[in-house]
Amino acid sequence: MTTRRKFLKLSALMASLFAFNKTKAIETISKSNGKQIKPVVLSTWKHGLAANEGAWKILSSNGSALDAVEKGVMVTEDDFTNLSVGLGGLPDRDGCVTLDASIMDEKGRCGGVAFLERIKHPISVARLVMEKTAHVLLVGSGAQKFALDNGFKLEPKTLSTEAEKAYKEWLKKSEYKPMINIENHDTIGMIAIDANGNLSGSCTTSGLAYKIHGRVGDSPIIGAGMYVDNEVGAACATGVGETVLRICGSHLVVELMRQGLSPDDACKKAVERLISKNPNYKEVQVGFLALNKNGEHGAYALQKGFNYALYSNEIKNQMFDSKSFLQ
Ligand code: SD4
Repeated sequence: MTTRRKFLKLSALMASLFAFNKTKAIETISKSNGKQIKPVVLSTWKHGLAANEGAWKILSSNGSALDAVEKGVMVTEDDFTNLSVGLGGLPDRDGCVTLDASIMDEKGRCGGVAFLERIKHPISVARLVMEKTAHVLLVGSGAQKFALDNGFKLEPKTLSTEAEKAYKEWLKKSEYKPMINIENHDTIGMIAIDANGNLSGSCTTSGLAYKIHGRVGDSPIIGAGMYVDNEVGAACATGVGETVLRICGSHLVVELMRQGLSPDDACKKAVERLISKNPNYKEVQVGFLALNKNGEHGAYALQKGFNYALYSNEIKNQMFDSKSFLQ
């Protein structure tokens, strides 16, 4: 076969695959009689309530999902008493707070920062990486320099009172055990659909407490901690990042929705995949949130205890308990 004929055959195959995927996305919408529920925002854990309020201000005044997911999680990053997001977070085993964040919009644009120190709003740095650079991910001192070059302020290297207390206690044994579901606050992942039906997502965290200095989790990795495909849906993850990284968790949830699964079923299937790839699954927690193009949402976790906050025109910011694999 000539190279040209091979090329034409491949192009035809790609075109039919694309058409198939589009049909699937449209089928998902038609299950709810083509009526989109919008705007909607959902985010992980109880701190999601305050974050959703920030996001809803934007969504309810016809703002973009992108602005909403950035401004929403900034509320959590601003809270110095939060032990798992922002500069008040629990440190790594060397006593340093290192932050991970990512953001993605309806055009498939995305940005992230990882292992970032002394910057208050990693999510906004991630957005700048997306909008102002040719890159997707900046890390460590390079990410910090980029932030400072773009007007961010270097914050003092101090632990919050609570974090310092907890760290000193931890140092007594220096035993590493990822602890999830403690006091119901953890990474914040947020996904939203705006009044125009566009989707975006964000994720920001101080990562696992007492991790090895330099460790990066799933949250800043596009497709792991968060993913958006405006034709299909959006997803985000919380929990032990290593287990989510092994299955590109959020991307998997979105691809399962593309195949026609409901957001709930897509999250459940992703948890089942995660179980099959992580023999230690009983010792860790992971939770997924998903939102499809129709504004329908879903959630599923490995262990019980995962909850999320949802804000829509009908449900004015309420907490919901996720179903889970283990009871
Ligand atoms: C991480 N996924 O760094 C984050 C931590 C987290 O709920 O989500 N905790 O692995």
